[in-house]
Amino acid sequence: MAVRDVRQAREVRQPAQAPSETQDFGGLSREQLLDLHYQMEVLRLFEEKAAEAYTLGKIGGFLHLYIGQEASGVGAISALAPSDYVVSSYREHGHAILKGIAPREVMAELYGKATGCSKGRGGSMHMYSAEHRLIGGQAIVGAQIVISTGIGFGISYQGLKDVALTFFGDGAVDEGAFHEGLNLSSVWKLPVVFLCENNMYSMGMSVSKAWSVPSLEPRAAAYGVPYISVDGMDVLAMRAAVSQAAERARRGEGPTLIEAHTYRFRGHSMADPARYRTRDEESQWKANRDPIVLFEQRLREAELARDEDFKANEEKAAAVVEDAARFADESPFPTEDDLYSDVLQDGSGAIAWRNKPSTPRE
Ligand SMILES: Cc1ncc(C[n+]2csc(CCOP(=O)(O)OP(=O)(O)O)c2C)c(N)n1
Ligand SMILES: [Mg+2]
Repeated sequence: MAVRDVRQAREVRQPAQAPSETQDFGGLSREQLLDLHYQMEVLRLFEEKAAEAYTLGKIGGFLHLYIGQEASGVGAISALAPSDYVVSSYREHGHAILKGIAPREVMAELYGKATGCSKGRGGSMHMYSAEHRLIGGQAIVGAQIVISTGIGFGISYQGLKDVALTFFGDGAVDEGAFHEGLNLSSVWKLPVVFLCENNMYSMGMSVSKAWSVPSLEPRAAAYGVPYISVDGMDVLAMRAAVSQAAERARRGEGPTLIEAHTYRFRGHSMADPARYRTRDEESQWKANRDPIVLFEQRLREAELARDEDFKANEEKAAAVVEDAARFADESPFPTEDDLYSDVLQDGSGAIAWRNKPSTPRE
């Protein structure tokens, strides 16, 4: 039997090689297509606004932007029902908005304000809303993979038809959690969609240096999980891939692993000067593979939309983002009294340490 040495193909993938798998418009109407464009604009402008607020000192701690990866989030979440679950990483602001949390509440959370979706106590990496079925915002790389496996178990145990979709990066697949989550959900045929956003870097570590094989396909095969490789810069291809995986999950056939090839246009976080990649590589991606520009080109060529339509979407999105920033600016910070609320479920006296006087410093 001929064994193919997958290592032979270990070269760094160039932007031009990224495949586009969807040739049609997925049966969507012009309005639905323009709505996908609008959603990507909201995410892009929201993150640009957040970066500005961070520079002005309005946002503290870390801030990981999703700029460049919008097609992945918009395409994926547009394929889900509102009752489906999403579990994400610290790069989740856009996912929170796409799950229906108001941009105002997401921005206020970034500012640490009491009106934020996690009451200002989670911040950038810990967006959460049980109501909208966004189960984080997880700062621990790979944690979302096993959390979504647990949610999948809950869904399956209760005989429900929901799906849990989890977003994680190329760095997370080298964690034990990835292997545990994939294996167990395959054994129990859990309704989980594993979506790896391969943006080619895990902080400063390039996939070409970190992975012994250049694709996740063999890792999926190791656990008997179907694998889909998709152009993460193509919003419709993303939607099609996640639809296929979610339908399989809903039929009770188990999980799918999707590898979305994408690129983050900014550094890992606001503090990253990105010395591990060339300016030339960055500018090639920005010039040739911007997911919003690519989608506009496609709609324009098919004569489904014109520049005025895109402009109108951009203006509408800009107004939503401005409103979110104003709301965050004007909202109050949590008070000291809030410090112990929601810490433990039973707060009726169980928190003995609350009133314990702190040891004075020498
Ligand atoms: C278990 C764990 N190890 C290390 C870190 C530090 N860390 C934070 S983000 C990150 C990189 C993850 O990269 P990737 O999974 O590719 O996601 P991306 O940032 O590219 O979206 C690392 C190593 C962490 N948060 N958790
Ligand atoms: Mg990455």
